[in-house]
Amino acid sequence: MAETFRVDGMTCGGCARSVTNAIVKLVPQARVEVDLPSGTVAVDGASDDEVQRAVESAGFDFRGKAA
Ligand SMILES: [Cu+2]
Repeated sequence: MAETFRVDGMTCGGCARSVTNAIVKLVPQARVEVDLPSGTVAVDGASDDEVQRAVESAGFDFRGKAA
C-alpha cells in the first residue's frame, strides 16, 4: 500500500522527475507518484528511510509522512 510523504522544494515537472528517479534508482521496484500542488509524493514498495534518503540525495527536503 502506498505511503504519502511531504517533500518541500518541488516546483516543476523537472523536480518531480528528479525525486521519482532518485527513489526508483534506490529501490527499482518502487512505484512513485508526485503531486506537485500538494507537495507530496506517494510511494509504494519502499521504506520510509529509503524514501528519505532518495529525496535528500536529490536535494529536496523530506518532511515525513503526510497527515
Ligand atoms: Cu523543478
